Amino acid sequence: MIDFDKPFNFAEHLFAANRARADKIAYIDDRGSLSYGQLEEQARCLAGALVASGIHREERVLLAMQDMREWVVAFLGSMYAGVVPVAVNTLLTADDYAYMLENSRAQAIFTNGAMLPVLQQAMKRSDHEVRQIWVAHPEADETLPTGSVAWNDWLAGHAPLARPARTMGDDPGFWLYSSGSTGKPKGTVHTQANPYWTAELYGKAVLGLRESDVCFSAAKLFFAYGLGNAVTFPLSVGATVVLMAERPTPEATFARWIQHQPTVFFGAPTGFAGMLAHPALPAREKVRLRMCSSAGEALPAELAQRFKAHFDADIVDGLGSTEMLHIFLSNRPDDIRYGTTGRPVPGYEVELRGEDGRPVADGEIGDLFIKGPSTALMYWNNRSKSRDTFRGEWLKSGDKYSRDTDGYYTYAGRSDDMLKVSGIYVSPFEVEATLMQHPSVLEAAVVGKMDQDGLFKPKSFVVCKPGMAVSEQELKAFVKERLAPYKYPRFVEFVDELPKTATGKIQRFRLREGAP
Ligand code: 3SK
Repeated sequence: MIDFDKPFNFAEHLFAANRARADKIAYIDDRGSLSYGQLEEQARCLAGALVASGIHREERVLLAMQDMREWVVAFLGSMYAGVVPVAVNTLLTADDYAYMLENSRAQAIFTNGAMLPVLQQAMKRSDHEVRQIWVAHPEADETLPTGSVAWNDWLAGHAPLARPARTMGDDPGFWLYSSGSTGKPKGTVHTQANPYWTAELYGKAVLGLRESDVCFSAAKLFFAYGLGNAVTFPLSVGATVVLMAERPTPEATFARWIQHQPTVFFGAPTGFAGMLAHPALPAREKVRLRMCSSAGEALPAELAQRFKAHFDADIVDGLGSTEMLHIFLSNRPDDIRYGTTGRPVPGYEVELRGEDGRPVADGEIGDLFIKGPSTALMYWNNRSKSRDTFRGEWLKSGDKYSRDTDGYYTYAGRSDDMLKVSGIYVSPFEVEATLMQHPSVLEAAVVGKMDQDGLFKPKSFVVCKPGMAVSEQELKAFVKERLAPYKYPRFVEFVDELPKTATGKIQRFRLREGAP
């Protein structure tokens, strides 16, 4: 058992746990592999280089990089030095990154060649000055701009940092950004100890991950889900991880299943549905999956049953959040009730509360609250949203659930207007505001619509200006050009007016019920 009254550094905790398997492969990515020994050596060199570059403990560094070995080296190397990596979504726009640079006041950026142009634009638009950019795998003909250095040139010549920073378990360890229905993304501050707790309580105790496992996550490393799946859980048991930079399309996923034979695959319902419908779905004998995990949106029972019938592997569905860092409500590999999200993960407490704040009876729908050791400290620089979400020992998740008399929980929707699309939060307000920038659009409202697989996708109701018209395709393309691509409305319905309250507020519940 760890004594958290003494210094605790999560990166050192992982390195120490794996010193006896220095030659074992920790990571395989699109370019090659990295052993456990090399991972520790490179991360400690990066920590040494950060210190030599004048980056201090608790200062932030932006980690905007596609999934590759360098991502993990940058993340763990920063934590080793007590520097705080801010891991961000790689699908965002220059404006999003400009905001994140200003909000986090990141002193430096870790990125890769393919992402450099959007980050350069972000730096031009941001008031905050970054001191250095370190670029992994610059594009072949890329001349690096002033202030940026190629990863290998920078690391070469820096000795490994001799000792980890003497951080405490409660020190800021890293940040992730969490989206809300209104306002900008919130910098969610996690401690050095939080990933330890998720790995112990979920990765080991519930999923039962083993040293012999090969883990592959469709969810990228910048998501809390992907970070646990492909860094903190497998490295806590000495497993091997497959990383892939490209989008997790069915083809790309199948190629890794066949080439690297993962034993545990982590996905989201939309991805499982896409794979099952794909003509190149591999036969059961071609893969070595022993278990899959699903999160991000509720997993329809029928989808999981079809997957099990084809691969003879269960999908373990769970619910987590960026604020809790990983899954706190889950089925168990040996106790699965498809169509439910299972029971609380031991070590976490879950309560369903009614509007009066009291626990609701079994069978009734209530707001989900969670208590557990991996809760984030706060949203950076946002006291009002922190107060609303972090309530003493409890955290308000924003989800509605019911519990049956056997103690299994079933998803009943969101408490706010947020949509979850392929496991990623999308604010309807942001999509509506973008639609309304189109010269033909007078008003727009966005809600979730269930597709044929039982999964929610954004649907927009659009009122055109008098005498103006626009096609569905044009509107979809218009949003795709301006926002991260997953946010565009998959369905567009043109209506004469939107249902509104007497005070002019859009009645989204009526649109969700199908009324124009
Ligand atoms: O979407 C989820 O259920 C989830 C799971 C693990 C970590 C983070 C999240 C948001």
